[in-house]
Amino acid sequence: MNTISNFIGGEFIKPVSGNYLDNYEPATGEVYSLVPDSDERDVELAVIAAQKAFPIWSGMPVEKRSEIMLRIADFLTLHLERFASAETIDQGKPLWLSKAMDIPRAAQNFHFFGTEILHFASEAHATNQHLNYTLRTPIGVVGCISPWNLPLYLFSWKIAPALATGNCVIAKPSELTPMTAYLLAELCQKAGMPPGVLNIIHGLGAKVGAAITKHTAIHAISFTGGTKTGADIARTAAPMFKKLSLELGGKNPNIIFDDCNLGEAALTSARAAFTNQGEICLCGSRIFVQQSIYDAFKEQFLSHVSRFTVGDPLEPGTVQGALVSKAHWEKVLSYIELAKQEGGTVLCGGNVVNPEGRCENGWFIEPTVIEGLSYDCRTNQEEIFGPVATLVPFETEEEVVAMANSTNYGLAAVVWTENLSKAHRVAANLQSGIVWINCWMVRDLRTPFGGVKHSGVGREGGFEALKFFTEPKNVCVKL
Ligand code: TXE
Repeated sequence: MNTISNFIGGEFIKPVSGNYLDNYEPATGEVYSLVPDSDERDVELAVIAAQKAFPIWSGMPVEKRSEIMLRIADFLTLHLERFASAETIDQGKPLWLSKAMDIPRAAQNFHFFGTEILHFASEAHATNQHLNYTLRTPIGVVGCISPWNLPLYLFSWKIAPALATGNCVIAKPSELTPMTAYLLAELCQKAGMPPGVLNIIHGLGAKVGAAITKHTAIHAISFTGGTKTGADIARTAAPMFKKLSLELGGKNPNIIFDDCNLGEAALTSARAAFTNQGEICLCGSRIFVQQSIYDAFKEQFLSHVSRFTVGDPLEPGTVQGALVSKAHWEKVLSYIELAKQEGGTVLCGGNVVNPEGRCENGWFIEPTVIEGLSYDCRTNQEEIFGPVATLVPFETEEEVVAMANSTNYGLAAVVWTENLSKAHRVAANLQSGIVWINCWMVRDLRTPFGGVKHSGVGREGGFEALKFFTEPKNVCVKL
């Protein structure tokens, strides 16, 4: 059995408690490794190591820091196969997806922020009498807490900008998917990252996450996860005046106007609803279709979804793998039941899948499409975060914008239309941090990423991330 260790001060060490949690392979439902059950004592050791490393890392020429980060990116690319298979076993997603998306993107995160830092300049504001210039200094020790849906992808999305700007990091991957963060530590060591710069503490959110959040020497928290957890973190961190970046849930509308390219809209909407088992905060789970093309869209959409085979994520033909945990699997199933109680008709899916062989006890659910629900019922308002999408007809632009904006969330939205003016108008009227027009999940890492309303606070990506992880100091000189 593979036993994961914490990574503190450049060394792999056991949790102070000596206790471990079971780590399950979602596709089999069996324990396959052990995760440290760390607590505030491990976080304390990590903070001491990070404080010691901070003068070295923040004082290092930026080109040198960049080189180390680029080396990590190269190593990830070199070890793609190993990392992808670790991610798939740990998370349940198809292996081809880990290879095509998760691990390449993790490498790209290091590459992107490792080069972006070389172009990060601060402002100067001059008058005839005075010159203002703004210094941007690293914050010091920062906390990065990441979720289980895109484990290494989101872990690296946080730690890479934090490290590039010269901070030392206390990072906590999800206890459900700790493996690739554990493996990454080894690559950081090999890449020449000084001890204590990146510390990875494994364990439960209520212990490790809470200890990071309330530690007085950790001055900023970057978190991605559930909205409720985000609220808990804000409750503790806000009165301590910590910088906070919260990327939370979504219940994203996908709007199909009758003047769209129907074929493309149906195919991409199917991907947008079910990629990664629907466990992406950007998934388009509420599909609003203009009445005049409702039946035509439904037919094409369902024909794509019916081809999404569910099964062993290690098999190349699998489109949809296992859900991350038994608890999450039960939660998603309970929403399918709720949808039926709310009057929904299941058009396809709705059932548990028990593939033959090694995966017969895994946590699988068919891709499920439901119609006949009102836009404001619980199924259409609450985040399910699984392979469940609803179809809702609409008549007018005003009506669909109101329905799209009716949830507490506001992360991403998709609009399908060939009418340019309508596309821009609807994009402007949607309460959403991100709007895709005639595409989905196209990610340019320079763009601001994050949501409004209960989908979060702050933006990640590009210079936004470098700004978050630095403190601006304005210096005013009399000329
Ligand atoms: O996530 P949690 P959960 C949504 C999705 C899902 C729901 C709950 O709807 O069904 O959230 O998922 C750590 N202090 N998303 O409960 O708990 C935890 O250990 C500090 C959307 O599994 O928010 C993990 O590392 N940290 C989402 C991380 O927070 C705490 C991705 C996320 O776990 C903590 C995941 C605490 N008190 C779920 N409690 C997205 N936006 O992509 C837990 N954690």
